[in-house]
Amino acid sequence: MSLLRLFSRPALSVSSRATMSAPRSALQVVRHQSTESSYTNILVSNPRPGVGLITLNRPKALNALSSELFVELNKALKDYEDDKEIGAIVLTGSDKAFAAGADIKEMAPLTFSEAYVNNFIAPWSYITTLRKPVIAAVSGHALGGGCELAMMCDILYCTKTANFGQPEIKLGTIPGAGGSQRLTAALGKSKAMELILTGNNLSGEEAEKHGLAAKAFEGGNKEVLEGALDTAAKIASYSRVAVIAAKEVVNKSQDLGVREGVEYERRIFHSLFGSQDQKIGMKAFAEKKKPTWSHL
Ligand code: DAK
Repeated sequence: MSLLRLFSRPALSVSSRATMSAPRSALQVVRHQSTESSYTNILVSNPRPGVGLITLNRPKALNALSSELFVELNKALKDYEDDKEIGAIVLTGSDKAFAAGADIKEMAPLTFSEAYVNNFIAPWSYITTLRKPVIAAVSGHALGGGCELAMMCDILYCTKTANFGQPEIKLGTIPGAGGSQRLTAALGKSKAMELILTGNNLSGEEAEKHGLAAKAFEGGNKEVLEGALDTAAKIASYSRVAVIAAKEVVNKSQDLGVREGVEYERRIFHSLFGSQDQKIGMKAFAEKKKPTWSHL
């Protein structure tokens, strides 16, 4: 299938989404979904109330990120973004690989004209435009584009043995989806430069130590996924208005200086006095009750 056709492919349905019933083990849900999903490269499910789970599912290629996978991933992300029942999204892979990078076999024969005219991998950054928080749960390899995809998420959780890296230098190229920028922002110039110029890897344990990951878990994908789902469920239990505003102001800190960022935060803070949920939240506190959010 040509890249051009992939980008114009009709939307796939997410009709297989599990219902939002009592919490279940994430792995149970993933198994349940695998028989029903109309996607071929990902699995989608709702393992916790308010939480959308997307599992990259190309096990034979270590979840290499093909164009077709990205069409499906972006469709699933958009469906969760549009779904009023969903408050947070978790993106994960398998024990062995979150994603071993862009699909090298798909990329290898590309000419400049094909890449340029068809806007090869342009859809990669769609995930960064979402307003709902996305948590990456990384186990195994997160290399090249896999590392970049994980870093595009709002919170990164990993296993202690996860394997992060930007090995593009070994392929005669460089990171192409923000790796040089986001890795440098997370690790500092010297460490990021060392990793990108040598193609060396960083363990999950080191990723946590250097601030690339918020938390590194003992165990495998099951454990890191449970941690990510717990956090996602907690976020989804809050006012959507406040969550979106909080994500927006934190992200602004990446683009603005401290003074402008603080002013920006204050404007958004002021505007939240216009939301119903600010009234609901503060009234509930004063009355020692649990707030029931309107999400308005
Ligand atoms: N692409 C395609 N297939 C891959 C793959 C990849 N990135 N990684 C692994 N596979 C396939 C292998 O070819 C193998 O397939 P078969 O031979 O069985 O058919 C299967 O997955 C299992 O892999 P291995 O046999 O190699 O498994 P090992 O456990 O021995 O090794 C490994 C695991 C992760 C160390 C190794 O597979 C590996 O080094 N993989 C490549 C890692 C890599 O170099 N990743 C960076 C790719 S470059 C852009 C945005 C982003 C990018 C580019 C442009 N724009 C917006 C323009 C991103 C570029 C990249 O990510």
